[in-house]
Amino acid sequence: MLFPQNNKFRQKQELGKYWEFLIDKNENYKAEDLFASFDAEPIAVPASWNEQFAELRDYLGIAWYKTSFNRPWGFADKAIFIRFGSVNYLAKVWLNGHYLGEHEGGHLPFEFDISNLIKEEDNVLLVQVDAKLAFDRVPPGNLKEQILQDQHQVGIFPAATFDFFPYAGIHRPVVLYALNKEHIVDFKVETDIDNEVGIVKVDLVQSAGLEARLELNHNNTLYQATFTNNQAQLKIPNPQLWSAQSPNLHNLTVSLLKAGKIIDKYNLPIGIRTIEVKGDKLLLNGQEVLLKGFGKHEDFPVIGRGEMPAATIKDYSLMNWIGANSFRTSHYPYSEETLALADKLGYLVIAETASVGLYFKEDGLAKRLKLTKQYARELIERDKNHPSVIIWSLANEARTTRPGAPEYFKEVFDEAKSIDATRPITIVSDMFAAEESFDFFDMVCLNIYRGWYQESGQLDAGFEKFAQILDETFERFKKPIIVSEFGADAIPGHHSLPAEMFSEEYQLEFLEGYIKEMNKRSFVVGQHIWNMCDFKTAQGIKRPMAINFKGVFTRDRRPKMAAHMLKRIWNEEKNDL
Ligand code: GCB
Repeated sequence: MLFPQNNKFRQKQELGKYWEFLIDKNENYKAEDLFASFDAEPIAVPASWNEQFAELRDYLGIAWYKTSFNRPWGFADKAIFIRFGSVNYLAKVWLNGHYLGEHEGGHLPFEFDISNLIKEEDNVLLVQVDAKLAFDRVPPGNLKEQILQDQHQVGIFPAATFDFFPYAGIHRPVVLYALNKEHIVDFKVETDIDNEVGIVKVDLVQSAGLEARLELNHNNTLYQATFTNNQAQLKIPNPQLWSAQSPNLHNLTVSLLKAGKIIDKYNLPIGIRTIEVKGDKLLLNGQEVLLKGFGKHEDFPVIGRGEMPAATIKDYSLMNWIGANSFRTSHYPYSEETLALADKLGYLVIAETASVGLYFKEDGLAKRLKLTKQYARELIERDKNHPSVIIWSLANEARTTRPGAPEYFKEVFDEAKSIDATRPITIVSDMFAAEESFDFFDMVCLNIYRGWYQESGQLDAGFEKFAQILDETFERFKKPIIVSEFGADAIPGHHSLPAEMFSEEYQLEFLEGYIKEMNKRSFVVGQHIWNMCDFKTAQGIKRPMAINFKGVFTRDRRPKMAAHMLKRIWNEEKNDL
């Protein structure tokens, strides 16, 4: 799915910033009634409703959004689409009284063709957002008590199966865009390197069987090819490759031609690079790579999970300051703008689906499997052309030792591989050597908290267990390991000597000890600290102030002691402590 852009043949316009908003606690309203009158208050889009209104902090039900707009100048006689970047959780959409359709699952875009419905003036767009937590949704919520115990989530409110606040609303921009009736629908770029020649392969989807051309500019030379059966390939001698240190991007253009004249064009900055798992190593452009960075969240006061460009830039500038080269989009796909910046700034991204907190009991398993596959497919279709995305993560901490779980994940893995065979695919697990699914996944990602949730207060005992888990898991699978989470809560400003849990000293010593153990093992190819920043979560006895304090930065992005330690060691070449 292509991100809308402006050029001579394409126009876009964002629908924002203040929409009308109506809470529907008793589920009384019908779309047809709401077109006429709407007893509304203003709300900002994009942003979560839970942060904008104190009384709606915990509201996870139905709400309606409405806005009106005129057809933008120049859109007449075009193919016109309305595209939502992310609505959490389930969206139903109407335009001018016509039902357009629905989309289940936050964090991924969806769009509708409105060419035949849009009027010149006074278009009314109505969106119903359903944010309920339910056992057959992904991620699931409101489970029976017994299952909550299995998920280690007993007694938290709201009753999620995961450890972050289930923010709701229209979270990313809503964009109207117009194309010529005959246009480029999508294309997939795959790159390879063969004896110092960069190969750029493009598969095109277009709305008509027109002539199409591919162009790429490299070192002031223009490389060109014509598509045959919607496939084209370029060979670039000695290309400047894309990597985290040198994020070289090249301008690729796909054009559609009718009677020799261009009628559509899409420009995409691409990176030429390879990524592969070989033995116990992860290789980028054939070279070993070590991922240093974080699990993160899209989370900020006031805006919640809404897209905020300044916060995105702030996080990149802090990652640059600290010497990180990588992050995981835990526990859901991040905005498309964030990934475009990763391409440009040079970050290696593990892109994760929203399949978090999965369980394998109760009814609803078939629906959860359908959604898990849908999320994998939609994520790959959205992010396939980003050189920064080097690994797909299809789930976080599923209870995979349950009967049926490995089969479930085999199906999702096969589906993902059939769409993208160029990137390693994994899941993130806390089952270690018992995680049967690692037999077929390309690499191993482990979340480990020994010395925190177990061996609490005993760092040395925790380090010993950590080392043992790494060795046993490697012995079992012989695949490269990324420690995708390790961390300890530190309440900012709380100090203790000797180090005690929740102090900044304990967090620093914990992270330092873990990094020491990882640096002794060359099969550990990634160290992702949990978390880059403190973040909001559900209320419960484990989470004072409803905040997870494992950030090495505070929620408003101030460094804790550990951040300074990481800056020192991550900026030193070999990570020596
Ligand atoms: C985990 C989860 C993450 C939590 C973290 C914690 O294993 O993947 O979502 O926030 O532990 O802090 O407990």
